[in-house]
Amino acid sequence: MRNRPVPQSRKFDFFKAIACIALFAAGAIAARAQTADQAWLREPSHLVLFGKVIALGNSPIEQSAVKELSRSISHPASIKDASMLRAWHENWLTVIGTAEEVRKAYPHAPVPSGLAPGEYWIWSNGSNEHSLYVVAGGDERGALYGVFALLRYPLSGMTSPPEKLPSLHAQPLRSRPAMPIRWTDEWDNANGTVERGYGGRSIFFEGGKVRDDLSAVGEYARLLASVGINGCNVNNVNGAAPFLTPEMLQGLKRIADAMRPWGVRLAISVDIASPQKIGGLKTFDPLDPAVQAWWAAKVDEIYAQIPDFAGFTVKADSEGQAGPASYGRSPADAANLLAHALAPHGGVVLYRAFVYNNHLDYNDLKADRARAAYDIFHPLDGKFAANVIVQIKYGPIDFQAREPVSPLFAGLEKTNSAMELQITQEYTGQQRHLVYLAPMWKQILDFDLRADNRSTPVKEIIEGKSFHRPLGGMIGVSCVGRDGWLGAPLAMANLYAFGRLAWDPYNLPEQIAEEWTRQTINNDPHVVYVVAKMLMQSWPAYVDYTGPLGTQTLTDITGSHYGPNIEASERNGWGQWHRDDAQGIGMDRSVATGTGFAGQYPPEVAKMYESPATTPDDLLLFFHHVPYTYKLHSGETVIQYFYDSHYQGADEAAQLVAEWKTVRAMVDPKLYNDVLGRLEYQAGHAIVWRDAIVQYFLKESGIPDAKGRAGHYPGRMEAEDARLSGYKVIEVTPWEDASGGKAVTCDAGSAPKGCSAEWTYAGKAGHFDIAVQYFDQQGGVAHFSLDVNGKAIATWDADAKLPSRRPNGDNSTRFTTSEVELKPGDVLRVDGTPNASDPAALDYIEIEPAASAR
Ligand code: GCV
Repeated sequence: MRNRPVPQSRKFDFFKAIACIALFAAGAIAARAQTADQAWLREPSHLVLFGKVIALGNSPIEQSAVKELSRSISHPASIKDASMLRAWHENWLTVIGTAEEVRKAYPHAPVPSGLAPGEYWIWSNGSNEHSLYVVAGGDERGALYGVFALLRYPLSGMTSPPEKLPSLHAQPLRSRPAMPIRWTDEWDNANGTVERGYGGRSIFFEGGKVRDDLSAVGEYARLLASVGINGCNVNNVNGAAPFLTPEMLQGLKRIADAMRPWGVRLAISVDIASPQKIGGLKTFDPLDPAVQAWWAAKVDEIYAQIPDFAGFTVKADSEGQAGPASYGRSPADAANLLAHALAPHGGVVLYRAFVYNNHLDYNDLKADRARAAYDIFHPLDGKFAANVIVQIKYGPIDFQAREPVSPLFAGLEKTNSAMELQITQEYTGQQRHLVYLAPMWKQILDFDLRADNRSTPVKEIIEGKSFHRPLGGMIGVSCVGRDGWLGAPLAMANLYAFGRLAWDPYNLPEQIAEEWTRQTINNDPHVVYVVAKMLMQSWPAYVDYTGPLGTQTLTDITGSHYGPNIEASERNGWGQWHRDDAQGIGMDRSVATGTGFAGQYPPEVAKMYESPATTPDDLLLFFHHVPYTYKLHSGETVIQYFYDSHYQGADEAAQLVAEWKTVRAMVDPKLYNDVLGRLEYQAGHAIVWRDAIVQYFLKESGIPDAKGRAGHYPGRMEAEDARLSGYKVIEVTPWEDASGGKAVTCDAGSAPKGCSAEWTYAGKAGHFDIAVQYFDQQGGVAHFSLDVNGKAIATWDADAKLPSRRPNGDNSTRFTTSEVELKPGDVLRVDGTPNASDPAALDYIEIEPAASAR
């Protein structure tokens, strides 16, 4: 062994080689079916650097850890010199095990005492001749998390070159999860659809049962484990009764088996009415002994097949789901019913506080959906069993682009609580828009509720610290699917960030963004800088062009939850109101004159939100109804802020495109083009949002934009003003989703060869970008072409997958062609050919000086 070549300065080489491999990864975005490679766990690994890798125990989790370090032994990035490889193998040893196993096998390794479950400690003996790396865990999961941390170490939060990182001998790595519950919730249905999922069909279910091929489930569990997620609830909280049938339980057992090697425990959503719906009982009253016996037997049946089953999630008395209210019982009665059945097996109940009446009276100025969770759950504080955790959405409404923190976090001092976040971007652009949510989550985690007039930031409440609760955590509604997990490559940063914040809510979103970029895209400093910057800009930009000042996302809340639709939130029972009228906007939630919601916060916070003068601008309209002329702390009026923020937000979205273009030469071309297409679409849709909101409030308030932009669109030529052949003018609903409220549409029946719209250009001669705004409706692929003086300039298909079969802000889409030469008198023509139910509807064209001429 001694006379074999031994690498020089191995400590340095260790990190250099890792850096090398990470750089090599730049061009290697794999396109294979549904593997973790499509996220941040890429093929290159570092086996040669760790020499021989062994597990001290036999558990499948430790075997996974070994596999993870060994994954790419044959990868071309591995050191190619065979003798050097052999030397490494023989002189370096990496051992993985629980603290107890390590102490037994290596009594000299200074394993610290008291490693907690999930905690890891990584150390090296510092020897040049016989290097030993130790990855010790508080339990097997801890050892696995340690391996992922070791692989990430040279890339994470790196501000200095890898070779300057401290040695693991002098400074062992040690970290423990901040909270015990770190789960994702998936809203998968047995038929294979995923509620609010934008990443394709279910990886778990198809055709009413568990899929035969669960390889993607194992890969998903690997991804989750890599960021410390330890539980996964696989089915929708709506319509959950079929998931407790014996046949389904057999399938669920297979899912649990696929996730177990990665330390991810299976949980399921249950319908509290199951005893009646599938159990043949006449009742599901939580206090009925027959119901209690049914649940006890059902839980025994589950644990007989899935001994490490994590527990149940419950949505009850909410949005049509049955609940204990049917029998005059409380959420605590229902939660405890399940908790008692689960307790002997070590399972928990995540009872969702998302309980509210969706038939509120809009005309009742005291009615307020935001109040519901606190009104219902606060009086029950202390009445929940020890293995119940109340799962609270971060805000009092429903995953809006911005909401205040739910006051219920401070309203449960004697009850375990956990925070529910949404990774899938239901109200935040549905993965078609780049919106990195970690900065919003961080604001929520850091928000100090000042319960009992002391420091009680949300993160410390859900960690269990503030009120000395044994259980707590974070749940991310993920809704992954078979199409690259979340359907868009950069959206994966949200899943990653969720795990990293659940592990440690003190982690910083910008650092997480860098860390994710290094692992997913590459380690080039410019790429890391640009992508992290883009991620960090994306949420504020989205808030700016959708719903600023706490109005929530001004979208179609009863339908798609996607495009602009300002009045959809109003005059219905759903309570997502912002109460705009000709004079002003906002919900008065003060105690003195409004719904009293502000009074649900602990006194210091309640006082801040009680008055418009002390409410932060970014939540003003959530708490107060004010005139459009009300002056913000910034000195601007509310209406001017609306105009400014929407123009700014749309500009920021355009900026994302420009920034991404700067990394072109440094990233995988397939990824580059994919992301570019998405960002260009987003920039166009941000203009749809901007124009809808700006023209709506211009009309509503009658107050002009001091900067002269709202209602004035130089270079825009409306389709309804064009010389039309075949096209018919229509009113668009809602009106604000089309420029001037109108569009033109082509009826295939009366114009089988298609329709056209023609304009004569009357501006200056020069080079221009021409944008065509059209509606890409569902149900067909319309075809468009643009020509100038009969010469074809561009053709394209309306083939995006967007919501709605009607023309509106969900599917209003912008096609832009650059550097077109125009002179006065030129004739521009758009031809639209309908296909199936897509009538090639058109809104306007807009001519802007080309980028080169600006
Ligand atoms: C699973 C929102 C979503 C629903 C979801 C619900 C919930 O209302 O739109 O799709 O239902 O939240 O969290 O239960």
